[in-house]
Amino acid sequence: MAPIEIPNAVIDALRHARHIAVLTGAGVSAESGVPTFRDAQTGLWSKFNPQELATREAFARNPKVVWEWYAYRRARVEHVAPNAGHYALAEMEKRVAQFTLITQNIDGLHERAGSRNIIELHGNIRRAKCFAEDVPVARWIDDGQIPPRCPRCGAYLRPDVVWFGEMLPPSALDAAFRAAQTCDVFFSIGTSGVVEPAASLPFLALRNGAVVIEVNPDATPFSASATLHLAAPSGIALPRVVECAWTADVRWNTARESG
Ligand code: BJW
Repeated sequence: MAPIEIPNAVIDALRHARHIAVLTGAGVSAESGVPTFRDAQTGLWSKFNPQELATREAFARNPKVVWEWYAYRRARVEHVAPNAGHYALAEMEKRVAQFTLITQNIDGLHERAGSRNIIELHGNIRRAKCFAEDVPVARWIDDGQIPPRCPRCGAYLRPDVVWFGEMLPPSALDAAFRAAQTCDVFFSIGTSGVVEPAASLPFLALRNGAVVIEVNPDATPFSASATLHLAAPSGIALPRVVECAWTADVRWNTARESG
């Protein structure tokens, strides 16, 4: 792979940014072994039909199959670890006054890598909520019933994720739009940019004057508009971004202080 070149103007923008906002998608977790959705060979939607698994109607038709599919994915996520891309974002957060990490991922890997200001747009696979009343449920009794029942009303529990046709959590969506409108630099990382409303965020940031950097080995509908497209896996590109923008500076400062 060709060395990753980051133009000086982008390094400057990162160093002087007061607010960096980041949108991540499934690609950022691919190097941890979590499958993406739309990659042709390995993506979940190449094997499973989203209409049969990731909609309210699908759950109503076949709650056991849907619950078990998510239980399988939950178990898989628990056995993987964050990768260098997740850690680089946690590192970036320490180096800027305001940092907003907007993720479409439900795997919790950003938190495990140490990121703090996280907006989860599509929920989290570790949580469940009541299918009837939409109320989050912290604990449930695992008495062998699949799906388990809501301890309050006895309806089915479902994973606390956002399925197609469902509204995103309004406060998360508001915060994400605000971050895209007010940041100086915006990253779009590991997302195909086809699922709305998340797909609009990089365009919104661009319209509001941000420098927008896309990290994705493949081109997306946003690539041609990006200030910079880094065509590399995020586990390689993001540590390089942090190194170019900040680490060199830190080494230089240390050398100066001790010299
Ligand atoms: C790497 C890499 C490496 C690989 N490094 N990169 C306007 C127009 C048209 C349609 C709509 C619209 N507004 C709403 C809709 C309907 C719908 C939608 O967008 N449909 C489109 C698909 C056409 N949106 C919704 O229904 C949303 N709700 C909503 O808007 O409510 C109001 C409303 C409803 C209906 C009509 C109008 C308004 C809800 C969306 C919920 C999405 N849910 C899912 C499932 C979550 C639970 C689960 O996990 O099972 O969320 S679907 C799936 O897609 C998941 C993801 O978060 C989401 C985005 O996918 P992502 O992350 O981009 O993954 P991939 O696989 O697509 O891409 C991975 C990328 O990584 C690739 O580009 C690779 O190249 C790259 N990559 N390795 C960096 N190492």
